[in-house]
Amino acid sequence: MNHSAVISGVGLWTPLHSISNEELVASYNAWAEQFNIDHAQQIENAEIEAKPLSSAAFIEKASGIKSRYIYAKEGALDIKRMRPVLDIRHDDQLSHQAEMAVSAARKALQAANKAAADIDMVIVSCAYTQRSYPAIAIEVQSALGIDGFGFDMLVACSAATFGLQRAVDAVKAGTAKGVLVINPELTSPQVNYMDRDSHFIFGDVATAVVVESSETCQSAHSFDVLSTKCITSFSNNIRSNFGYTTRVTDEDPYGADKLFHQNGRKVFKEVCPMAADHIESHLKSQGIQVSQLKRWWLHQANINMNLLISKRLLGRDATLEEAPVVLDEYANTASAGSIIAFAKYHEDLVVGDIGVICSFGAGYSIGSLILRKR
Ligand code: CO8
Repeated sequence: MNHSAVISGVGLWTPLHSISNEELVASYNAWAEQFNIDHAQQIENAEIEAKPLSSAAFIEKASGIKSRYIYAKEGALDIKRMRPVLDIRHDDQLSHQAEMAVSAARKALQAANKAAADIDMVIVSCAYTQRSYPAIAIEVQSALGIDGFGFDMLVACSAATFGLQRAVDAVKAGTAKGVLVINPELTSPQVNYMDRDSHFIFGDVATAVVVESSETCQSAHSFDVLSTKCITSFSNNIRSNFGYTTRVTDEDPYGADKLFHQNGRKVFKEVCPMAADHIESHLKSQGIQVSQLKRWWLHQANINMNLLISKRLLGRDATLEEAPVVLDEYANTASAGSIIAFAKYHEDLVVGDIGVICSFGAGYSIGSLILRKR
């Protein structure tokens, strides 16, 4: 009992395919123009609204996103389909999501200098899982040859930080010796590529983190977890109504409300102050000043959100060195965003440097971990 928990390794798996804003907008606009031709009479009769065109310049200015990775590119830009094509994996094959998870987990294990035998708990935490059961985490556990147990967690954009809190608590309590927290964010099946307000937001990726006791840590780059804090506050402003009851409610399983949709302006306005207050109060509870933070590994939803949050706390814009940005290349990868930033930008910190991982998103859910370089 009463062990101290450390983050000893992080892994990032990036899909092979990407889609630039220009490619995405060309596809959407071609689809919208065709829609407007096909529905000209109804549009003229004011029965339906014409589809507005999208713009690559708008997307970059409003969000900071220039491109996104996609697990399967085929179909996503085809105006007759507007959704990716995934090959069917049979029950005896590794699922797509488990494959992404295993790739990231292997990298995290290598970074932590650990083997499967050092892990006894696997948490797959992300915005969606491909199926309800058996848990993706148990499939990953089996693929990696890990003894112990695994389970899935869904907390939308805060799934990684909430999963890490579970891992830290388990290591501290002695109920696990080594935990893999994996975020296989296969978002593209839930993106509405026919909605100009949201077609550009999400990308696919997988991240993984090893949490263990400081007593067993053998990593070149490890961090003491000084504290974790998670909060939720119900909001309908970010929603997906996809679910297993659709079969019996006789709703259209492809309906727009079954995909990701949001009131982006409200989210922006409400979540930024919540996230800033969360970080400030979490640091204060540990006797740490905002000015002591060497790095902010923030959720990657929108560059303007991150600038607003850091400005509220610092009184100025954070530099890219202080608050690294990955969403220009990766877009919003749901829970993985802050972990991608951590994976790419942690090795330069020196012993004693303090940083914060913070996520915020649907729920609303906000989670943070205060880390100190060992
Ligand atoms: N091209 C051109 N114009 C556009 C486009 C486009 N693609 N999209 C919108 N516009 C138009 C709008 O229609 C609007 O026109 P008008 O003024 O005539 O109404 C105008 O541009 C301005 O629109 P907005 O005010 O909406 O634009 P903003 O500057 O606010 O930017 C954003 C829109 C980028 C969506 C911004 O509001 C934002 O980032 N908000 C926060 C979003 C956010 O962080 N959401 C979190 C979601 S992620 C999450 O919680 C996880 C969910 C689970 C994962 C899901 C995976 C699929």
